[in-house]
Amino acid sequence: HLAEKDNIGIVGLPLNKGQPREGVNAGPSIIRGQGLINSVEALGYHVKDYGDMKFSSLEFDTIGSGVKNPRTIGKAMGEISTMVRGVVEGDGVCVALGGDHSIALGTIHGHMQVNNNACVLWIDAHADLNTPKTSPSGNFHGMPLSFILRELEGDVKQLKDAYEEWAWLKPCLSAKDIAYIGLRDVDAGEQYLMKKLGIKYFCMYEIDKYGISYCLNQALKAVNPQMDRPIHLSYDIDSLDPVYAVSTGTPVMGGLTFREGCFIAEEIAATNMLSVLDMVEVNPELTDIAGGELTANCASKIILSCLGSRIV
Ligand code: NNH
Ligand code: MN
Ligand code: MN
Ligand code: MN
Repeated sequence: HLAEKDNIGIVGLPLNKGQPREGVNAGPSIIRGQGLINSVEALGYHVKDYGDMKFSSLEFDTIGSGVKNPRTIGKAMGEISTMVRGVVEGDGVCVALGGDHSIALGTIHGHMQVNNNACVLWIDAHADLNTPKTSPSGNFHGMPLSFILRELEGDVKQLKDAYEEWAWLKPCLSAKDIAYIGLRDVDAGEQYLMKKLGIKYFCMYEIDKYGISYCLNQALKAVNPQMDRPIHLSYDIDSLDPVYAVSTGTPVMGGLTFREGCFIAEEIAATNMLSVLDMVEVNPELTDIAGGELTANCASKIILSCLGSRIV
């Protein structure tokens, strides 16, 4: 990871089938358009740009076992897992540009084939822990964590068994290895599961009460007490308040300030343990051009902060 390697692999994952809105597939190109690659190189890294993956849309793939586009997503996730596994093996650190948050199932799975002791920090307004049965929407971007968790293997089995596109998936993460930061819109079924599984969480309430520094510190202590585990940072741009991340599919008011969002990234960089970073849900087509640029600029700056960019 970051301490030992000076290579970084960057890959675009323009998937939009995990939610209903067009445009989130343009995330990689608008984030790249902020000058991302040059800026990462300016930090001193060797960047290997893997380009943007292409995902096929399977026909007659509407809804099955409570999930929309189940075969298209299953196939794409398997491909993403293979890609990210290769990037982590080859370059040590992988930055994955979404696309919707579905992609995290593939990136975590791929990451953990290489670093099976990785821990996950999930920065999001939402918990993305729905199972196909608890999901109010059928949108897979609200479910990726239930598919990676060993504890929920039985809850996702019906979908897995129904489609051959899911045959590759083996749950590989435990609930104790995840912590949430930024939550403020959590479905009833997710609340139940979070408590049942004992997942650590810092909602906006805790951040207001104790401050972002304390909350992040506690989150890291919970999942990485010796700071010897590779970190998978899954960063949903909708964790930021909509005044900053205006162009995203499901904005929720009362979010992180831009500085709080950067602070998380700066502290993660300081651990030297970042191994994979997902930056997801930038959708430049939901507002005007300025709104898309503002949102992508937040994403780009947070990525650079994760990689060690400092104010001074
Ligand atoms: N929890 C809702 C659902 O399952 C919304 C999820 N939307 C997100 N997640 N943007 O980050 O559909
Ligand atoms: Mn070098
Ligand atoms: Mn999300
Ligand atoms: Mn979200």
